[in-house]
Order: sequence, then C-alpha cells, then structure tokens
Amino acid sequence: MLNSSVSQIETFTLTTEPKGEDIEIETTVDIPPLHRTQVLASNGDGSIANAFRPSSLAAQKSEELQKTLLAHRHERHLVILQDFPDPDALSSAWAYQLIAQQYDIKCEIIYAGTLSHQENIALVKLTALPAQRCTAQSIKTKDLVSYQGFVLIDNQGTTSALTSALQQAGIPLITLVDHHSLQGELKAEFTDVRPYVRATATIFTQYLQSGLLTLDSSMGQHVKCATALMHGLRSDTNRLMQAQEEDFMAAAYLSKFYDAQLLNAILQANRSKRVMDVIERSLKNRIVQNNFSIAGVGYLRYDDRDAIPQAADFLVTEENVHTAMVYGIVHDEDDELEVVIGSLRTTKLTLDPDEFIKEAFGQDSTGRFFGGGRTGAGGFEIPMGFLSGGNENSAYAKIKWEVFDAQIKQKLLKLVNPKDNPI
Ligand SMILES: [Mn+2]
Repeated sequence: MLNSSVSQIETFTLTTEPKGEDIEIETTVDIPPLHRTQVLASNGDGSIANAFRPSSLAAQKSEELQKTLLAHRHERHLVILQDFPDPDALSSAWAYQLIAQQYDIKCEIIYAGTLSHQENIALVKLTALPAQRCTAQSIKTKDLVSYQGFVLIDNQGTTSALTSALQQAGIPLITLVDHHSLQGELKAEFTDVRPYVRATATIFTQYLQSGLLTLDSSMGQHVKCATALMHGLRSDTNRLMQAQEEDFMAAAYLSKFYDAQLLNAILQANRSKRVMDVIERSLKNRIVQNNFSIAGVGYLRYDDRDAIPQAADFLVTEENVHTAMVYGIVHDEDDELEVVIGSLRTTKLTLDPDEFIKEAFGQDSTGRFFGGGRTGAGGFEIPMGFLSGGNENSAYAKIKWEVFDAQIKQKLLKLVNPKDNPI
C-alpha cells in the first residue's frame, strides 16, 4: 500500500513537471542547435543541469566552431594527428569527424607514424575507430588538391611529419584544437588551445554538451566514440588522478553514453615482451638524482617506440622519484633515419614539462624546439641526421649510443642539479 502510494506521488510529480522547451529538438534539423543557456535541462533538477553546463568559454568556442563548419560545408578535410597518436588524440579526432559529418564535411583521420601502444591498437580495433596511417612518403602520392582544408587535433603540427607537405600544397588550416602549450607556429581559421585543460577529449566533450552533436545511446557508433573519449580523458589525466573539475564534468557526461565493458576490454590489452624488455632495461640503467630518475634504453624498433613513455610511466612510480625521463634511439622503418626519442613524466606540480624540455634541449637550426609537453608529461625527438644508420657495425653502434647517452644526460643533469643551473 505504502509503496504504491509513493509511486503514485512520483508519477504525479513527473507528469505535472513542466517539460521545458528543449525536451526534444527535431532530429531532422540539419544544423544542431547549440545550448547556450542550459545543458541537460530535461534532467529536471535545476542545480544538476547547472553543474553540467560547460564554461562560457566552451560555449563560445562551440559557437565559433559551428560557424567555421558552416562556412566549409560539403568539403573534404584531412585531420592530422601526431605521428604516434594517443587515445586522447584518436578519440577527439573521431568526435570531430562525427561533428563535421553533420555539415557534410568528410574528414579523413591520418597519422604518419604508428600505433605502438597495445592499448591504442586495442582502442582502434575494438571501436573500429576510423584513423589511418599515412606516412610522409605516401602523402606525396595522395591527391592533395581534392582536400579543401586540414585540421590539427591534440597537436599543433609540430609533432607530425605530414604538416610540411600540407603547407607546401597550400592547403589551409581550418581547425586547431589542442591542450598543449601554444606553439604559435600555425594560424588556423578556428583555434581552441587550452593548456590548462588536461585532455583534448574534455574540450570535445564540452562541444558535444554544447549541442554540436547530440549523442544517442542507441547508436553503436556514438557509444563507441563516447567510450573512446572516456579512454582518452582517463589516459591523459592518469586515470583521472590529475583530472580537474572540467575533466570530471566531461567524464560525468560521457558516463551516460559510454560502454564500461568495452573500455575494460581496451584496458586489458597486454604489454608485448619487447615492451617489457625495454622497461627492464630502463630499470637497470636508471640513475636517480635529486628525485629525478633518468634512463637511456639504447636502440629500439620503430614499432616499440611507445615502450619509452611506458617505461617513464613505470619509473616515476618509484619512491622518492617525482620525475622520470627515458630515452632511446628509434630507427625509422621507411627511411634510413634514426631519431632520439625521449619521454618525461612528472608528479611534481611545480615542474612544467614543456619549459623543462625546451630548456634542456633547445632548438634546431630552424628555431624549432626538439620537444615540449603538457601538464605532467612531455617528450622530445632529436633527429640523428648524418649519424643515422651504419649500425651493422656493432662497435660503431655502441660508440654512437654512448655519445648520445652522455650528451642527453649532461643536458638533463644541468637542470636536475640546481647547483649548476637553477630553473
Ligand atoms: Mn592529449
């Protein structure tokens, strides 16, 4: 009796509640209307709806992006990711592709390097994420004239080998969305760079919340994209441990659409033996000074490149270590090129990885920095140029590694040891 009366009251409350104007916007409308004042208002609880509302900046940027997309209807664009794309980049690019689709803009998501982290491979396979590899060689054979623009997501062109080819072909940069520190090299028609946001996936989730794309949990593709965004958000915030309010808000929104089992399957991907070997080498070779852990891991195959950040992730978990740096020489499979690749991970809030790496390694002859970073993480790439190759002579390969190892350590220790050069 009691139960039934309670449920009657509930029913009564629900049916008499004002529905609100935005209860259902016709799905036949071509252009999604943006929610300028309220998001999730149909929840019924004003305070919750308020809490979910993206910041006014996010709403303003969504509006700007919509205008840009409207101006480019019926075009074909290339979405460029960093050479070794991470879940944040992959998922954000997918969200962009789905948003742009509504304006009849066809986006091809490409990256020049490889998917080398087991979780990234699992993400792309399990969600059928539409990203494709296109090397710096093969982009030259692409019919670039058929693209009216390109887009940079989770990067600013400095970490892609494809940027120069697109610029040379005179293709305009339409959209640039990133959360790394501003590199200031390229001008886009629409720019949204927010270095204080922990993940590009957070920015894209805010676009979705603003109404740039209405997620539908009955659509498999939307569920998979929401799952990918959740993965991107989690992985760029160290499983939400470094997440801030905006990131949690975005995760809360995605929680209504994502597939927890699918995410779990992606996270279950195992490390390969070769990755384990690199981690082992980093453990053996590490030196710890002033709470910095530094490890050179020697030569690596191109496909195992991602073992470097994974080793850095591992080294930073050691007691009394707040910052880990791991580097090695990676051989490019296409050209006879070698490049020193390094990763930095830090839990020290006052250490800015972008500043640290720029300070440590400086710029090349064209003024381009060898690396940079975002909150908690950074990376660098130093081309070996004339010294590339010749490793069939093992004595030479050994000397070469020793020289690079010593030089990198020298540069890092200058910053690590504040007596020599305080930062
Ligand atoms: Mn990112």
